[in-house]
Amino acid sequence: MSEALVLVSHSGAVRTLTLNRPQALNSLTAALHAELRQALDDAAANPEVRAVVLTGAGRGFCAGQDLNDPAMLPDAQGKVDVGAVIEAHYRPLVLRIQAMPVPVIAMVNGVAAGAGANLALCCDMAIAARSANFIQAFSKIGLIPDCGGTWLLPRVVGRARALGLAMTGDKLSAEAAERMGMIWQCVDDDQLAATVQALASRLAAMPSKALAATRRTLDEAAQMTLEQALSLEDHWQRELGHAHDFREGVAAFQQKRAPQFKDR
Ligand code: T3D
Repeated sequence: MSEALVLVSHSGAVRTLTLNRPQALNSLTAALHAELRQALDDAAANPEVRAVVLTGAGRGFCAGQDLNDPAMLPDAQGKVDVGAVIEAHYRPLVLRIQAMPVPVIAMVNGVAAGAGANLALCCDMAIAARSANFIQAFSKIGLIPDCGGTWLLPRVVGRARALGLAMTGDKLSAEAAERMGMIWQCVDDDQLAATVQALASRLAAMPSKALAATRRTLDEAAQMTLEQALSLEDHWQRELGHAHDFREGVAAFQQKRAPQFKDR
């Protein structure tokens, strides 16, 4: 039997998904996309999973689209339907991550190129090893940033830096990525796993429903006027205020004990 393209492991309430094509720097084939979507669906459906970590096997995080995948083969007219690949795989992947009911952390263990770089940015927080780097490789093969890159990149680093990174396709070190606010943290390679596990465990003990609503409202508010954003806050605070976790958080504060959150 062939080895899984996504390895799934657990530690407490943290589920780790490891892209497993190290020989090709975990570049994304149609088969890997399918396993990743399934693994995300499974994590989303399991109430015992309260945080997800996404990482890569071997020396890379993810080198983006596998350029040797059969989907990349030209048709009889010599053309590749890149749009079809985006529609079938990248769009569902980004939307799946953005709709996860629990926080998703990218543990960037090595190079993150093309869609692999933007896959890391799609996650709620990215922590990278000091030896890792980020490459908006698209311009080098005549494409634009995808996997949410056109939306995410200018939002996280600003237009000037987004254009610079996307047009040059230059390698950005993890340290520089942290300095420009593209990722949450850059840590020494030997500290990566422990740092991510500690953060994921911390988030897993927090109110998942409120964290997922925080992601959603921050993204939605970015498209709104202040007045619209205030209405959105009103809507969500009302909904969360009726939920178990708010009552539990306040009770735990008043009783000076650790809260037991369970909403999702
Ligand atoms: O349909 C669509 O295309 C839509 C989607 C597009 C989204 C995209 O992601 S477009 C961008 C695709 N990705 C790239 O262009 C990156 C290509 N890779 C690289 O530029 C380099 O590999 C890296 C800078 C990422 C790392 O360089 P280095 O020197 O550390 O490693 P390497 O030797 O280039 O790669 C190691 C192996 O992985 C090598 O295989 P080999 O020769 O040992 O058998 C290489 O071919 C393979 N590999 C790396 N990236 C890809 C890949 N194989 C297939 N596809 C890849 N993207």
